[in-house]
Amino acid sequence: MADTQRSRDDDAGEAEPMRRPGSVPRAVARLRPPGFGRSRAWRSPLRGPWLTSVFSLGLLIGLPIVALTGLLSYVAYGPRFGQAHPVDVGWLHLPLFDWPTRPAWIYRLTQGVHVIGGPMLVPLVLAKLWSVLPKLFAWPPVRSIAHALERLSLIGLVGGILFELATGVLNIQYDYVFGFSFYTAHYYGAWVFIAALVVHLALKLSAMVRALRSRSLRTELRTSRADTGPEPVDDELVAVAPGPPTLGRRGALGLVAGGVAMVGVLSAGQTIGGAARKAALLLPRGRSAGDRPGDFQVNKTAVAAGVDPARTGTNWRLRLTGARSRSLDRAVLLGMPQHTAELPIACVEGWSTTRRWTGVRLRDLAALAGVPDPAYAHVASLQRHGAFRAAYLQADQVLDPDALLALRVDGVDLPLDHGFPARVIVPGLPGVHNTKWVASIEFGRHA
Ligand SMILES: Nc1nc2c(c(=O)[nH]1)N[C@H]1C(S)=C(S)[C@@H](COP(=O)(O)O)O[C@H]1N2
Ligand SMILES: [Mo]
Repeated sequence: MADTQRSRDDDAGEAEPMRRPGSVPRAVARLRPPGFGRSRAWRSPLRGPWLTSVFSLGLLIGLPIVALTGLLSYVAYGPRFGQAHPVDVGWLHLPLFDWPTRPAWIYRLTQGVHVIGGPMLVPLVLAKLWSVLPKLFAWPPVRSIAHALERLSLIGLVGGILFELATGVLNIQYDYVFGFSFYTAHYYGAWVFIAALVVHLALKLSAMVRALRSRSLRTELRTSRADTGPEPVDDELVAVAPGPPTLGRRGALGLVAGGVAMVGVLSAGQTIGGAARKAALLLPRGRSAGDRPGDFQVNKTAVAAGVDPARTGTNWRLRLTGARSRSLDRAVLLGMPQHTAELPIACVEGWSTTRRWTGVRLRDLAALAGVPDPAYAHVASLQRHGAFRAAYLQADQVLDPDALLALRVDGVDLPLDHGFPARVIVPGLPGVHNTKWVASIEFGRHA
């Protein structure tokens, strides 16, 4: 309060730095550029440790969920087959386990949460950054070694979250537009952010809890704009010369919560489906779907993948290798026992769609190749170029009774863009490994 009083008398329009630097020479304090220190330019009466801590609490709940589901996606890609990127992550590798095939919607859930949850945090991240903006202009910029380390960790924290959100959102919207590998950058970026978050939490958690206890959320939600005043604490976030509130704390919280909810509503439909799909305006790749059977989202068309339609005609053969080789045409495959399963395709980009697939069980094909108990399968496409033209499947992904080489979908022959003459569909598998336009499958007996 005394501080506030002093600043009112400060004709220069700048308040004195809150704390007189002890270890830092007074000269540095006097070098303060305009706008730095406890500037009168920050006039919002809403800024203060309590509001910042409420935003922090929201992020503390949301960020681990998004980070964990992101890391799970890395495991789901099957790093031990060299399929996840970056391939070699050194000591940053995660405890690996066989990604389950059950429940069939597991990847749809984890990746849906990751891709919808990430963008939902954008309004919250922006609100939190807004709430701590004055700290960016603290003067002196560094007060002690501990303070220097704290500020350094903020580069990783703020830089990390903005980088993850930007690369993630761009990837969902624009399909690998980077000059670098999206997966590699997003993976390492996540670890930079996680490390900085751990440091930040160690330094700030107790202050956050204290600030949260300083006011009652219930009271704030009942306080009107007119009755909203600055937080009555001596803190560098609190304005020295607060202006009148243009928004109450209730309004600010409502605005941010509304923003979070809006992003959710405008994107969740791409995986929930049904009528909600039409509302998924923010993530348009999962929105379009026609009415005819087999008319649903296409990740990459045959043309885009460079698949020559001439090679998908009557001269197409499926080549099986293992203990023995087989070459089967589509009529032979259709003559084998057919199995139908309702399974989702769940893309890493967050969209998904559940369809009725009919085809031959992969385990029947494994038996035909003389490897009834395979350690893995390597599926290759007719597609000649591109990262998604081949994939490894784990043993359980081959042996699951619903794991299919699909020949039909929704009661019709597979459309060319969905992988005609045959494609893989396996419960719980990330979309990318449901290889389309399959040309060959190798069943391996040893991993
Ligand atoms: N050969 C091949 N198979 C592929 C792809 C591809 O680019 N080439 N894309 C994969 C990806 S990323 C997804 S999400 C699914 C999408 O299947 P759909 O296009 O039939 O919806 O196919 C997968 N199979
Ligand atoms: Mo995908």
